[in-house]
Amino acid sequence: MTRKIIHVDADSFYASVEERDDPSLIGQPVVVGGRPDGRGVIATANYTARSYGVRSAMPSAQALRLCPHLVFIKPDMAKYRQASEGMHQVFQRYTALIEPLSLDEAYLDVSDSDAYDGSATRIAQAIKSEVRDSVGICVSAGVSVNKFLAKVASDWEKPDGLTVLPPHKVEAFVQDLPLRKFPGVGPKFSQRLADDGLAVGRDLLAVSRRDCVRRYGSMGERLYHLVRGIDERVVKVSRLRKSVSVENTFSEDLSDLPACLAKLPELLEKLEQRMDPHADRVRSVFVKLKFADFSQTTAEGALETDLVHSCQHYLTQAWERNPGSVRLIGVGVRLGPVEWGRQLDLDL
Ligand code: DCP
Ligand code: MG
Repeated sequence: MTRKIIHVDADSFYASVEERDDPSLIGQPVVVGGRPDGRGVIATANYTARSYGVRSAMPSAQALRLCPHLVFIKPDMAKYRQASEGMHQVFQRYTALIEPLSLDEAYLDVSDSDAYDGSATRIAQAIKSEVRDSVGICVSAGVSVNKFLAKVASDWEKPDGLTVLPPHKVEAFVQDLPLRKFPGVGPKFSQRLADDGLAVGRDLLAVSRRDCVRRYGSMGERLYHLVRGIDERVVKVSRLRKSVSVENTFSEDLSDLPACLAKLPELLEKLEQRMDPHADRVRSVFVKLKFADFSQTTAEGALETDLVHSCQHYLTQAWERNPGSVRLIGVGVRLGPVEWGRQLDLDL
């Protein structure tokens, strides 16, 4: 059964969100990242800034030398997370099989989607226009029979691209595809392939499976299949944890706020241990109280300065709603859908 995979990737993601919120930026070279006077680096550049050679991960000072009128914007992760969630809400209208790769990038398997008579191309068009309407940013999409080709396709006509590689076009497309576009082929490996006289798919097609493996090991095996348009990797729905919390019911009710606050350190010690593996996905903090009369309330908000202060703040807020005896305190964090991914020293 031929699958229908869509890869979606927002165009200059952080910068597009900033342009949406401040249209005076449109047409100017804009970067999101650290200030050029420190050791900051660029997280992303809009396409105008890219025309000056400015790129992600470049030191901000170097970017400013390339483009003296470059506009620098400080990253606002909360905003980008929200935009990412908006994108996912659109994806979910078409399939539950969504694999996020980062905040702005995801694979969708729409093989079993009924929308638009099952046309993956029209689903991809709809996703592009719905993201534009509801999130206010532009995404590029690639449609094909597997992850490898869908991802190459989404990058093919960026920005605002929609590239479709139906089964009958795969062979010709891969023949002319530079090997550096294959997943797992970085600059070093692609140089090695070039030294061996292999530049595009066609060159690799001439190499037997045995020789591929003998020369390049497991990567050779993988390339042998990719160049034949074969990539069986499934779209993995990440069953990511949505929250981490700990709670304690006390043998004797806590009679006032200071007594409650005094219980926080031991709860937080446990919470910190449990949330450690998920620390880069923390979106918000909450404190739950159950009172002697069995009513309960939860106060929740952003992680401020640190976990201790945030919990003290939300505990106080919750307690003040019903000042009285407390029988249970719970503390926890809610987690976002995707890892923060590339952690850069933005040096703000
Ligand atoms: N990002 C980052 N550091 C990097 C690369 C990216 O902080 N070295 C952030 C900023 C990007 C976002 O991740 O906006 C998405 O990364 P992409 O690689 O998809 O790049 P863009 O979306 O910015 O541009 P495009 O996809 O149009 O090439
Ligand atoms: Mg992107």
